[in-house]
Amino acid sequence: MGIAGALTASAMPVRGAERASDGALIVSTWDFGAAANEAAFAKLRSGGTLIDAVEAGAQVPEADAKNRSVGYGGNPDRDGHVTLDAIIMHGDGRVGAVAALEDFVHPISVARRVMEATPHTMLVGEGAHQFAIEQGFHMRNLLTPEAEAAWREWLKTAKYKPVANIENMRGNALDHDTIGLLACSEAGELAGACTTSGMAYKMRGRVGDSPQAGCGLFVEGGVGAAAATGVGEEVTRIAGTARVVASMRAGLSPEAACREAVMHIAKLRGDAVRDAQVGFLAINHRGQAGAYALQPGFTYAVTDRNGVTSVQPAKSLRQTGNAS
Ligand code: SD4
Repeated sequence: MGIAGALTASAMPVRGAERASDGALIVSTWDFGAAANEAAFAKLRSGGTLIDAVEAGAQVPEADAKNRSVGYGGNPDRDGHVTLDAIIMHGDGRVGAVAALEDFVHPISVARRVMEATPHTMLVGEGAHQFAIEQGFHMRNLLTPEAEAAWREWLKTAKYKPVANIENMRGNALDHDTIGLLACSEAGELAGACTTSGMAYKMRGRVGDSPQAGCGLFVEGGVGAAAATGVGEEVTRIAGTARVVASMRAGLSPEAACREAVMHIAKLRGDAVRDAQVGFLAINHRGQAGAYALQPGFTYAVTDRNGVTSVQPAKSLRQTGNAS
């Protein structure tokens, strides 16, 4: 589908009203994406490749202990283990991912190494851990005292109820930030990265949408790229980002493509997603960006070709949050 799809998509007009983000260079999920975009932008300006840039961007929240999170400081699973999922992908089909990885601050860099140094696209758990050690990554305890205290508090009730838009509420015990970061060069080259500690207090062994190509992230040269955030099970069910990119390939604008995927989840799941948040972010090969979410409150950061970053609210299916 790649080349034929790309040619078709290039020849088609991109429909739909875009936000004022045309010409975007880097986009990422949530308010905290702004700092990641800036790191990615700096990497590009210093001569880095697009893959270097999305990796550098993803590393920012990974290393941020206050970000409960992605990487270091992340909320653990219900047994107290911080387990990380990450993926990196280029529009030419290169992709690497890790899932349920413990003890390393930068799963995105281990994912990149999977892409570059193995014949595989994903390593998980113990095998991913062993690979990271062999590749020279240093182990570190990722469970900070703050995250441990919050987990012990949670154990008192042990109620698993993901909270919508928790990503933008710093310091909340149920915070489960995921960053999805997409970049489109002036020549239309595309790459993306997605990294997360997943849903706070998930079951041991649970892997969400984020590290799965076509779920948490998908990038297709000549068409576009998409990232997802929110309740991963709802995204995985519909291969969410593969769907968003397919819609862009068929001619929809990034925002319309994200909206279509959200509508599909709402139709498919009905009441089951009444309280859930899912957000999609997309960029096409012309650098037009857009987003759409189930609930209000999803934001995304856009950095233009001059390095100017702004945070924008995504439109949503529901106008007032049903989520608690
Ligand atoms: C997951 N989609 O593991 C991720 C969580 C997330 O912001 O996006 N949090 O289900």
